[in-house]
Amino acid sequence: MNHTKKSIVALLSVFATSTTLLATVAQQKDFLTKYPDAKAKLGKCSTCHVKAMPKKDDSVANAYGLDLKKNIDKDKKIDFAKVEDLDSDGDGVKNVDEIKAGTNPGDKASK
Ligand SMILES: [Ca+2]
Repeated sequence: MNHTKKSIVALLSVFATSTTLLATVAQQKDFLTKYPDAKAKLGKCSTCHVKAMPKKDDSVANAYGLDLKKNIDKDKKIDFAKVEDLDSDGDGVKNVDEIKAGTNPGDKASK
């Protein structure tokens, strides 16, 4: 493992352990595994959080994030399918349709 890779792994470890209340890197990866076409527009913190770069004490979930929180199992795996038919942000567009369109399912202004 070269120096750059070691640095990245160390950085990710710090991030993962210091942000226990946030979606873990694994959960974000799970989202992108479930919705690979959403990566360009929704592969980021603000898909589920109010802040674009949330800190541990400032990690308020948006409406979509709150609905996802209701569907996390003991291994912190999220059942994304269970909230697909919801309209978390109340803008009249179902979550799954927003994800397919690349709009934010947790931001009423994005539809
Ligand atoms: Ca919506």
